[in-house]
Amino acid sequence: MNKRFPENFLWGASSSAYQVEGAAFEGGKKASQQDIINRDSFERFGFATADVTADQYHHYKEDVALMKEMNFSCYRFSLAWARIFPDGTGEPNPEGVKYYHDLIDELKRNGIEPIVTMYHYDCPWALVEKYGGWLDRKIVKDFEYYARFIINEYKDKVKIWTTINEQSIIVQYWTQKCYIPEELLDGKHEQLRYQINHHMNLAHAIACNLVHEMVEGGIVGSAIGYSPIYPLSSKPEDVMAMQNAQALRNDYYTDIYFKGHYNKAALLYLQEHDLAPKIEDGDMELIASASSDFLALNYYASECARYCPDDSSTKIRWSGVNRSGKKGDIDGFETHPGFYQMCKNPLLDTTDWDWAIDPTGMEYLLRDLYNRYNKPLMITENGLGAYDIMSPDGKIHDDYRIAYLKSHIQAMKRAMDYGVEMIAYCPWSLVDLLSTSNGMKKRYGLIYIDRTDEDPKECKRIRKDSFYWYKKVLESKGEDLT
Ligand code: BGP
Repeated sequence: MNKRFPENFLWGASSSAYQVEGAAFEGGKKASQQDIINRDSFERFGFATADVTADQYHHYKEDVALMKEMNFSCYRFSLAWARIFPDGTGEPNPEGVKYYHDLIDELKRNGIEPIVTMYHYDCPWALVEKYGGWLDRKIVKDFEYYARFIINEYKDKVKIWTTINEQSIIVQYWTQKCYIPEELLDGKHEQLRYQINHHMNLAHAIACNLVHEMVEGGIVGSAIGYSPIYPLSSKPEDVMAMQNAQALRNDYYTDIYFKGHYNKAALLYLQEHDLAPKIEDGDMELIASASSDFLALNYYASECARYCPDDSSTKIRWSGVNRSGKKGDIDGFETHPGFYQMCKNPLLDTTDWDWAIDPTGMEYLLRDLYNRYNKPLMITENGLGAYDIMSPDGKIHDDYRIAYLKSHIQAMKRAMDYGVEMIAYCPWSLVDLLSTSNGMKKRYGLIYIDRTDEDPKECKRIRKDSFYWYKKVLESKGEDLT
């Protein structure tokens, strides 16, 4: 097999605005829904707020220098809508617009290609107050206004765009990714999960068309949270459940991007259970008019599904979360009676937060998606959430993270050797940052941020062992993984 990665393959790492920037209320920025959601997590679970996180806003030059030291050729990050338009729409905030120019210029000066995500969970709070944010289809127009502005502003410097981060995960874990008012959490409004996703599909289509119209040489696609799904056993009922789960959890999203319509089996299931989105005249034509140039994948873990009988005592339930960071504390599994039930894969070890560690899943999903859609792929997230401990020598010996990243890069390479076209590999994450559901204790970075949930301290950057390892990997253009 071919040993070399292609010359133009991009190596970097990933982050998102509200999880890395901090400066939540500085430089003219106003609140996003994540500032509000994370205040609540601070009160309920003691997790850090989004106020400071890794403070990249004040450390971006240092962070770019560290990227350069590791030989990065790309950096994937998102723009905070509420930094550009503090009220969601109307007048742009010059300081916010300038911040991203400065960051992008710093990257480009160092030979690092920006991969820019337009939206990563952080709807401006002003729009949530005005009409409920993504719950209301009015947001599609406001998103178009925002997307048109940023694309025009940065189009000469940014050629690779991703639209909305992880629509599938937003449906599964909606209260962590969108602000949902208490009164909608009585179990009677679950259809709104799919309605939000439909509004996002419209916004995604508009954004793809805008990039194609406005950015010379630009390419665009969605970044999706994607887990391949295995059947719990080779019993035909389990294999069928796996296919049902694949339709509702994965194909429902990717078919929109590449076939321009909803997966039929998934939509029929949703219609039968009053969960299907309301689709207006012209919506499907708009969706079909947009083409994605690639699919960006956030891959952490594979999943497992088993048969679930359709009896009246079992109710629909949604994905569980492990908030404690103790293995096995996951709060239940998604269940759709008569269709499938997600479950633990007894054959795989997990992280302390119950995410199955499975490099083979990476090869499986890349080969499967490439076979089905025949579009280039990129990894925009992949990583191991762990409790990193600073040793008495002041260093972070994260050999477990090196082992994780190494095995996943090898799996990606095997997929490439079998013909899969890959654009980039960006592990999550450059620095330790705010987890979406577990505060600052669950660390992912190649660079340690010296802070706790309670105390942001100075956010000092400390290179982990994985930093030095990744630097060597990139120096050798992926050949030396030792
Ligand atoms: C993805 C998100 C990221 C990131 C990552 C790790 O779903 O795109 O924003 O946070 O998962 O998840 P967590 O922070 O919950 O550990």
